[in-house]
Amino acid sequence: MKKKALIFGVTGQDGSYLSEILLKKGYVVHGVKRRSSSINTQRVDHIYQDPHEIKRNFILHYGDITDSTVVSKIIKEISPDEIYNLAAQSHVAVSFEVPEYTANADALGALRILEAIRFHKLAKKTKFYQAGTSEMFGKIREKIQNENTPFNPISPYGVAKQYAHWITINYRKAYGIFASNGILFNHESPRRGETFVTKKIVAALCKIKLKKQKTLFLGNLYAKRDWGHAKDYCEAMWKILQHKKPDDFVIATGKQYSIKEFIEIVSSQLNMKIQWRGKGINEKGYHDGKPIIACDKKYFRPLDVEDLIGNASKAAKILKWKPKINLKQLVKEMIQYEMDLN
Ligand code: NAP
Ligand code: G4F
Repeated sequence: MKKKALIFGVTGQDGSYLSEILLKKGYVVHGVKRRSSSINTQRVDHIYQDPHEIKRNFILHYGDITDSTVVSKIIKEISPDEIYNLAAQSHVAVSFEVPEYTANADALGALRILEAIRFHKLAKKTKFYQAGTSEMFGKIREKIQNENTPFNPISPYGVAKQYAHWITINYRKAYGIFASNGILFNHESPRRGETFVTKKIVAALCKIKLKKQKTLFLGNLYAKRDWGHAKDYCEAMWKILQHKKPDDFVIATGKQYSIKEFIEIVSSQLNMKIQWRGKGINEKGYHDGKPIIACDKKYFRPLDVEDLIGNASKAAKILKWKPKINLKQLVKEMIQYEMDLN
């Protein structure tokens, strides 16, 4: 019998890579997608439309993580071996604009799934993965963050994800559910949503190179992130659920770059030399004497996480997980994708 996996958030960046990984491993993959007025399945259409066997193993269901009835019904009907909760309002800046919805989806969403596992007596059968985030470290309390670093979230998104993290541990301890948290640092890919900073920078600089755009407007250029490739991180999610016991794992590269350094890596791969002039909101990046990068107040957050870098040595030791794709390779792949679109 093939193993059955259920992915909430299947249409997202990670949902699409995880589906590919699980199908390759021989799973039947069920995914939950939301009804939308425009098509929202682009990231998984290549799987869904594949004429070969893979298609019969990839089944999509309509549902919403804020709807307990449908979450419960889908889990009962499928009775999956593994559930991956990737569904979330995942944009930190947007969480300041829609804090209540973010809490409903990102915090209570995890609870709804865990309750359904418990209620339908699947505690002994169904393993649960919660998509936790380095954003929970917030205003950091340790220079390099690991599983023992105290959380200190500073966004509605980070606070909501912290609830999901703790309720996962609570259901593990109270009901013996195999429920694990990944604490994943930023991970990117050509499939990254257009409004996240890496995708926004790569897409805009490619267009500027091709003379299809004049200026890229950004917010905080000095925040530092630990960026990996989504494909590597989705493999880690699967490994977390294959471990002999439920546990929590930091997944990160251990390397850190500022937004400005990221811009310089992209521009150097595009052979575009950037010179920086000005300070604060007036800082600009010039290429061939023209200002191609500028700051705009609207891209600054009420509070911003300034400094993230993870230590994934627990995952390396216990799960034998290590990132395979470095930042320069990731950028190369993202540039290639954007250039092919233009
Ligand atoms: P993403 O591209 O924004 O995907 C989020 C997914 O959740 C999409 O499929 C989205 O559906 C779905 N979703 C949103 N609200 C929903 C709702 N109410 N009901 C059902 N589905 C809903 O995010 P990602 O980058 O793949 O990240 C996956 C998960 O990991 C998220 O939980 C995110 O918070 C977390 N995470 C991400 C990172 C990262 O750097 N990428 C790091 C740490 C943790 P639509 O396609 O219809 O919008
Ligand atoms: O790309 P970002 O929006 O990612 P952020 O806020 O770190 O969140 C991502 O990673 C988290 C893991 O730590 C995930 F949990 C979360 O779901 C999401 O995937 O912004 C990165 C940094 C921030 O400091 C932001 O202020 O880039 C800065 N930034 C500067 N200008 C910008 C912009 N971010 C965006 N999105 N757009 C800008 O114009």
